[in-house]
Amino acid sequence: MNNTTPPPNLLDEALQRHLVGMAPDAALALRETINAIAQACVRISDVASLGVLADAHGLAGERDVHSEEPKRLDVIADGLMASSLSACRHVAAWASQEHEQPHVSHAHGTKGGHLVVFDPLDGSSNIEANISIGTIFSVLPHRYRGMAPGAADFMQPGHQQIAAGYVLYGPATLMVLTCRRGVLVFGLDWRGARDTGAGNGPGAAPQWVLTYDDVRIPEHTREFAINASNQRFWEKPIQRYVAECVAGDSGPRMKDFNMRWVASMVAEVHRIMTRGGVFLYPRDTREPRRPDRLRLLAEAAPMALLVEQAGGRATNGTSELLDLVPDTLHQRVPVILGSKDEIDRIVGYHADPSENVSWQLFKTRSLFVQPQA
Ligand code: FDP
Repeated sequence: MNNTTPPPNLLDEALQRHLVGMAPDAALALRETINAIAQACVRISDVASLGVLADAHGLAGERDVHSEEPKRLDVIADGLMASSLSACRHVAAWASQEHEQPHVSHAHGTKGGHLVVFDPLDGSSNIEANISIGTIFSVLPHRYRGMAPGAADFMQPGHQQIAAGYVLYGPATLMVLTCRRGVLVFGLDWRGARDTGAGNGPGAAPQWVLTYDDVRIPEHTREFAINASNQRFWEKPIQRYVAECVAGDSGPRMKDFNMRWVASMVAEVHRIMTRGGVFLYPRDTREPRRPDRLRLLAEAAPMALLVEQAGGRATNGTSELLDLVPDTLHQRVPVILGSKDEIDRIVGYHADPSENVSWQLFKTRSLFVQPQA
């Protein structure tokens, strides 16, 4: 190949094939938005892989919208996503987990047809430990073209998502994507590439190469993931489910289970995509003012769409995650997702009238403190 021929964009070629049959304008817009996200994630992957060498470890030194101190890599990833999305003509606005309000695109705010929500760096407690981390993203329609979107425009249930995905920065960097036509996996191929688009070298850009085009989550599993240190704060249906798994062969399930907890949702979901399993971050009463941990728009909804598109199920225990309409940009929800048979069982436990789902909320650590007799 001579120097004047631009290299092929393998991601875009795969998306063109994948989106055949979609209205051409809609398909082109979606391809360009996904390419913008993917390009940002190449740069995040580059910085994450260098870690301390790129001065990307440690705290950023300022408090974020959740009054938590973000890591340097959270801030770097957030900036890289923002700069890539601002250049995409189809993105009217984006909402990052790191910012209180959405950001309207200066150039494309009234014209773009997409809203993007993202968690720039999921699993950030794992950064310095060199354990897998990721970026989660969701593409929603901007329904009122001609007007600059505000926070209210993002208050859409997960089943409205046009596309969703995550990029996992692990031993390999992978993008797992759904455009509501099943789930695709792309591997990031750096071989021969030195230029990440940041002008740091002469080589060709790395390529996203399609490695799987129809991910299916096995319906049966013997593996679950939960932060068991919170056990005493869980509601009864979760207590029952986990106790039965732990009882194994000698309990009502009559089979042994295995437990995992990486503390990176992207890594847990990817394991489930690969071999099945259940991921639970249920409601708990540790901090009564904040009974739920994961964010609906930036984490739960995109993961739910991916899991459902791969044949799994995603719920908060009583409702499908994709049916929940957010009240606020940073609303948190219980998340229970994975292999369908197990999620059906957990939903059944929540529906069981003998399991009072809210019993713990009325105990002493709650907002709803019962008056003393
Ligand atoms: P993190 O805050 O480190 O970004 O998004 C929240 C999340 O990670 C998930 O990725 C992860 O599953 C969970 O929090 C870990 O929670 P614990 O600290 O309770 O283990």
